Amino acid sequence: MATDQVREYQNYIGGQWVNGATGNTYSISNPAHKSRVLGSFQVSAPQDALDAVAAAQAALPGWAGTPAPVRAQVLYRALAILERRADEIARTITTEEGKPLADARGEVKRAMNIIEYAAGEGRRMFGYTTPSELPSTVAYTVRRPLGVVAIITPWNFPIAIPAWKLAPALICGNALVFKPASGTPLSAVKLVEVFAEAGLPPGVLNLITGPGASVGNALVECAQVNAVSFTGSTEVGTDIYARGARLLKKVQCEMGGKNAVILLADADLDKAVGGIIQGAFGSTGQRCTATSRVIVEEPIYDQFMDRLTRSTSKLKIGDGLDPAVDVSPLSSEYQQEKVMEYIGIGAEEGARLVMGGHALSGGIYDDGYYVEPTIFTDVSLDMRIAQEEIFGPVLTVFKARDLDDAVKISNSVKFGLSSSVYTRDIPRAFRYINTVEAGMVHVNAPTLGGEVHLPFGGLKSSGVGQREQGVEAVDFFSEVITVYIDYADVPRDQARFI
Ligand code: UN1
Repeated sequence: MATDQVREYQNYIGGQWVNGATGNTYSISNPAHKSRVLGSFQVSAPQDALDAVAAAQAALPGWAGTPAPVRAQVLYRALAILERRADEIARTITTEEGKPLADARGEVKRAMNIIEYAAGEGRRMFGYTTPSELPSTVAYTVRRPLGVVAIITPWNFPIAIPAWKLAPALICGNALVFKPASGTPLSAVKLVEVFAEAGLPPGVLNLITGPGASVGNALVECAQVNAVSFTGSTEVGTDIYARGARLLKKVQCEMGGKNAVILLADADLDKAVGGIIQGAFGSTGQRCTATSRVIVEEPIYDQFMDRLTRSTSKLKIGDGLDPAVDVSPLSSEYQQEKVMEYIGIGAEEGARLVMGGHALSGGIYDDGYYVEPTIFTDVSLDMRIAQEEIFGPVLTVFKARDLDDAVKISNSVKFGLSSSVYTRDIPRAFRYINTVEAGMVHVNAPTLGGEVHLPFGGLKSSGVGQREQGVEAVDFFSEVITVYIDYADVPRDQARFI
């Protein structure tokens, strides 16, 4: 590896960039150019997590005591700085995570949107007043910060997901310890630089890089951490939720998906094929809202398959920095191996591989973690590829007799994050909306994404805790305190409440 001139990055604790306690670092490289090292980062130890928590505790009173509209000013400055650095940070996302530059730019924009939205909450953050049952009494609610909050984020949206946790947590007055995925620490460093330059007081936002198993657990187990917001796999999220619950922490976990598009016979097929391809193969399928299943009403099955395979075969695969590229590499060797393992499992289980299925090699492909867009048909519900999250460019296709059969297939998995139906039939669309088991439901649109002022999250094994973004984010990152004020100037009968 060309490791000369590799910059070493540090943790950020109490407003200082500092080395971790182990003294060890690890390096990361570009998934499209394995030999290009992007930087080296601290292998933090549990002690670093505790130091970061102590710094957050020290900063908490000052930040919690700053009026929310004043806290918002820091976020507005962060928004302007992120806008100024948008192109550079989008390139960092592409070179670190691998996604196409257009997607990375969209991701930065999304981070800007959530910062803007959260800053606006500084002038809202509503509680409510309501009549008391007693005379001369005022009853209302007010929000208070949770305290020190741990933010644990995945590698696939290394700017947007941290932003949509950090910004609402900050506007609510919390002090934070941010532990990004070990695969994407550079994006995290840049996001922290943005908030630091914006004038966030030292200790309000602390960053520690390194392995989840030791550092992440140290945060979750730390008595001084009041809440945890996590996005990542269902396996890790379940463990974090259980650990947090034992210590009575507020925990929010946004986890996996196995999102299905239902394609009904009356749908606009061009629109549907475009949305399905974008959902399945955009960002190389590495998003929790990716489309991993299509359930097609029988009469249009053959016609759909023909269009799907023809359009998929036109996708250009390569380095995400090449503007012509549709599908870029997987983010790491580990992800590539995992996806290839699932493709092998699908073949062994007896599903029919109708497209793709290979890790690409030769030329530029030797230097990155590429897997072809892959499509399986003849998939049955008991197969692992029908049930488990693959997190790569692999689509499984099912046939359904009618809408009810399709919804049954869609609901047959343990996940319930996002979903979509393509139809022009309004009654059937509403029947779908009312019965599909998913936290986010789309009609005539891909399963992907969401807008920052609307709640994001899922049912079943896809999520637990509270939704992210929207007003729900403020609900998660604040405590609601109920206040009763008796303003009578004469003593009152002691039997106050019924
Ligand atoms: C999106 O699909 O636009 O980890 C966002 C994830 C999700 C975020 C997805 N928490 O992929």
